[in-house]
Amino acid sequence: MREFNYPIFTLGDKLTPEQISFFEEYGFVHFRNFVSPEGVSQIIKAMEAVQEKWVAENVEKVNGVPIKYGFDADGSKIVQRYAFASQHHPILHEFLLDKRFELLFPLLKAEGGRVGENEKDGLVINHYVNTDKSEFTQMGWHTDAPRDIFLGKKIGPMLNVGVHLDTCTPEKGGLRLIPCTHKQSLLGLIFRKKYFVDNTPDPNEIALSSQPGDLTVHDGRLWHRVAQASIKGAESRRRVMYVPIINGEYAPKNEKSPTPFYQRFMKIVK
Ligand SMILES: O=C(O)CCC(=O)C(=O)O
Ligand SMILES: [Fe+2]
Repeated sequence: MREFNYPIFTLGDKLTPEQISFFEEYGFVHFRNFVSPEGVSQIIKAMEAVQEKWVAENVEKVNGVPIKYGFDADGSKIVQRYAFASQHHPILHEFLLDKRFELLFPLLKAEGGRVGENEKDGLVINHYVNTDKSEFTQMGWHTDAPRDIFLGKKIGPMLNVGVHLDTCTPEKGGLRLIPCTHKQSLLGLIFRKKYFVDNTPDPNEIALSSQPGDLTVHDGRLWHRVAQASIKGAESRRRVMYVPIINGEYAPKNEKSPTPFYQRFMKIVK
């Protein structure tokens, strides 16, 4: 892992030239305090309400996207990966209407821009916890772009916006990314690493440490992974939400949408 003391910004009423050029150079940008502590606890409550319902109803897929379940440190069954969560709770839906997301659209470097609430996987929530019965402790190397290739589409511009709900220090694992890889060739995008199965640390990766309420934005073409925590149990908990910012033709999913190929395969990745 590379030491990289990158700047953590605050989002004002518009992006500053420094924030834009940092993103263009490195392929990601990190903002502190996007959501207040009260906002974070409301989001967590909403997430738990959705979880209670999905566990009770054993919801397997939402709009064709598999929902991942596992067990928490206390043995209770939990949702570890949600998709389209904002369609299932008003608080989460309202959160995505926050006008401040629009301030990020210029980073797309393309016409238009919208929050993909009903497209791709919608609002994803990842709940990692490192226990023996957890089904989600890490995520192998990938970029978020080839989902388009798997779906038979050209790679469109995409930002993946993360909202971090827990404190995350490198001991808790967390997001690792290789700065600047958003500028690679198409071959690099497809073949640099083995998608999702490779969990090996990269000499050029950096770790993102986050606090509850932080917002991160990464380019869909940037290589990243989620490292496993070196600690175990409830202390290792890391919850983070992602929503795509995209442009182009509106392509909402619905309950009849097929399960994308790569997601069938992701099921076997723990
Ligand atoms: O959990 C994270 O921080 C990243 C997750 C991720 O890369 C993804 O869901 O595509
Ligand atoms: Fe990702």
